Order: sequence, then structure tokens, then C-alpha cells
Amino acid sequence: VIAVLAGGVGAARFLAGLLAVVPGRDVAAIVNTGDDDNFHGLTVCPDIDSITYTLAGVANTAQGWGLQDETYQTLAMLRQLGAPTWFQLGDRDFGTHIVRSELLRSGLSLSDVTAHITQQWGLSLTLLPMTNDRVATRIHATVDGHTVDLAMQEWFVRERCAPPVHNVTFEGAHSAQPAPGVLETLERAERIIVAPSNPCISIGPILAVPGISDCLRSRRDDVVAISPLISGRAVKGPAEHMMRTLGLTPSCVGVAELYQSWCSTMIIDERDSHEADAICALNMQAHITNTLMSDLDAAATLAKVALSQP
Ligand code: FO1
Repeated sequence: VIAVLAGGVGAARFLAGLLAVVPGRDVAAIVNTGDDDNFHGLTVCPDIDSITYTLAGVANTAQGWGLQDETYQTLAMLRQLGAPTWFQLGDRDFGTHIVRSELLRSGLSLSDVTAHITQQWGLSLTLLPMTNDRVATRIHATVDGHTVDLAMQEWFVRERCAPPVHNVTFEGAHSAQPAPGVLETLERAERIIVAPSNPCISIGPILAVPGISDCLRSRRDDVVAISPLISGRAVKGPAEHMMRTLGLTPSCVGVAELYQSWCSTMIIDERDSHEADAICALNMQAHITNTLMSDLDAAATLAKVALSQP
């Protein structure tokens, strides 16, 4: 099995490329659930859904979240009735959250529900939520000189990633357990790939679940990460700004510094070839290639590179 640590869009694109070169039954993605939240009484799992919709071919790729051909009638009604609507849920997307919430209420775990939904879309890979327990990413940011503690979606969507972040914590992580199959997959995988996802808010929550980072450390030689930053910039999302305000180096070297204790190889972009020596100085291998997944072919080529590292 090939294990992939996954956040949202970057991971979804990478997984689409990986599935073009490896059968789905041999791929298991361990997905961040720290972004999950409740809206209108429903459980929303943005990263699981981004991956599901992308692999099912129904994602709104221009927008970067949600579904194609979406309408917002339900949201309009909620607004009419005075409910908060800053988090835009489309009518089709609501269907996912209704099914998920109902199955969770009936006693199924998030793992079971996720398996059910991915099967309904005909996906052959395994999507494993990092945990079935509630872990919530909290963003400690500064607004008008005051420190505020925001839920991930409040900071990301409502505040448009604007308030400078000075700390990120993972509420509930200390007492969470990895979901069934997570540690077994990491122990058995031929290769563990860290998708090009935000190191602080996509990969960070996965590492915060007890047992996962120890397991990765024991597999260090088989862990390969793809830098989500190219020339110090995130292809999508707030990684660069966030790393800077957190006091980290916003570059592939800064990501390598975060991963070095449990990851042996960083795949970095051609535009960052001058950073390779700094990565090797961290006792890691640096592999230089095109990491921009501009289309499915580029993502498949990147997946082949990640699979072929020694
Ligand atoms: N991102 C936005 O920028 N605005 C939204 O209104 C929004 C709604 C939304 C609904 C469902 C869903 O699964 C994702 C949604 N996202 C939205 C994306 C999401 O907030 C982030 O991309 C991830 O949490 C970061 O990985």
C-alpha cells in the first residue's frame, strides 16, 4: 500500500495523479479532520469532501472547494430566516452533510461514513480520517491588537485568512486516537507520501494525533514529502503568510525543518533548486522536479517521482 498524508486541494490533485499510476486498492490517504465543523446542525468535513469530489470528477476546480454546477437556494433560505451564512454551503453539498450527519447520529464512525460516501461515488482508494474523535484546529490570531482564538473556518472563511496567526493548536488532540487502520497503514505501507498540503493546518493536525508521529519516525527512510511552497509561495491558500507570522521560514526549507525528524526526502520545485543544499544540511535528500500540478499529467508525473525515490 502507498500511504498519503493529505489535506485539501493540493492533496486531492496529487491523489488524482497517483491514481493515474497506481490502482486505487493500493492507495490509502490519511486525511486531516481538524478543519471539520458544524453548520446548521450538520457535520462538514472540508478536506475529506475536497478529495472525494475531486476524485469523483465533480469538484468545482476553479473555486477550489465545493461542487460543480452548484446552486445556493438553501443558503438563501437560511439567510432569509436569519441564520449565519458566511460559510457557503451549496445545495448539492448539503446532501453530503445531511447523509454524513444522519449516519453519524445513527452510531457509525466517521471512518465508516467516509467509506460509505466514497463507495457511493465509486472511488477505489481508501480515505481514512486521521481520527474518529473530535480534534479542532484553533487559530490564535491578532485582531485590532487583541488576541482571538478562532475555529479554523472562522479564520479561513469568515475572516478571509487576514488576522495574523501567532499560534495554532489542536483542541482534543491529546485524548484522540488514530482512526482504525491509520497506524496499521503507516506501519505496513511500502511508501509514505506527504502531499503538498499546508504544513501547519493540514499536516500539523495529523501529526498531533497521538501515535502518528512516532510511527512516522520509525518509518523515516520511507517517508517522502512534496513541498507545498514554490519560490516561497503556496500555489493556493495561506501557507506563506501563516508560516511567516508563526516565525517559520516560508520556503521549502522551512517545511523541511518541520518534517526532518520523521521524513527523509523532500521533493522541491525546479524554481527552488538553489535550496537543495540547505535541505541536505538537515540530513534529508532533496529531489528537484516540477511540482506544479497544472493538469492531471503533471500530477501523475509528480506521483511517479514520489514513488521512485530511493
Ligand atoms: N472556502 C471558502 O473560502 N469560502 C466558503 O464559503 C467555503 C465553504 C465551504 C463549504 C464546504 C466545504 O467542504 C468547504 C468550503 N470551503 C470554503 C473551503 C474550506 O473552508 C477550506 O478550503 C478548507 O477547510 C481548507 O483546507
